[in-house]
Amino acid sequence: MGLSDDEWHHVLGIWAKVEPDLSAHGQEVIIRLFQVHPETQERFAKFKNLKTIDELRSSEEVKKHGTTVLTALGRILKLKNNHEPELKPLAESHATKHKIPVKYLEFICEIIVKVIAEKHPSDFGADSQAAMRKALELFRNDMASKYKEFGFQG
Ligand code: 6CQ
Repeated sequence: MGLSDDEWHHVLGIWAKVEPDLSAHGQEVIIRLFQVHPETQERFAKFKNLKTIDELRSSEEVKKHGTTVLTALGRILKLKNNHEPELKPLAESHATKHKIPVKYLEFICEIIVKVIAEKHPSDFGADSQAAMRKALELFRNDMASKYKEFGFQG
């Protein structure tokens, strides 16, 4: 279930708008993820103790992790349908070390779409949103099958 050239064009077009400020986008994604799905915060030893939104907002570590997560995702998106070499180590760490269920990957993907939509209302129309959802679904499905190869049912 790959994406068409046109769909990738949409995905990489909006990503080019996200990229100049990965840390702010990533920070927002993390804070929203923790707010909407508090169980996800428990997975981060570094963040478990940040109780309030203000604490999360002022944490330099949250910003740093925001850049980490979106940099990795951007690399994968740019490889289009050939993301296997970049995805494999990520699937391995998230399956065997961090033990992150596929459900949580769904949560974060949904939030990524929402945050981009809020920050770029005029550049992220219905077609782009649909293309991005499809790219993220491809990412998740491939993560899920790699999880199984690493013996994690997700
Ligand atoms: C991740 C996710 C977010 C922020 C940062 C990373 C929101 O401090 C540490 O050492 C963190 C170890 C770690 C944990 C607990 C980690 C490392 N992740 C998690 C948890 Fe991942 N991550 C996710 C991605 C989906 C789009 C991507 C691209 C990614 C990248 N991660 C979680 C988590 C828990 C709820 C989710 C949903 C998630 C998703 N993550 C880590 C990365 C990268 C590049 C790294 C560092 C290298 C590695 O593989 O450990």
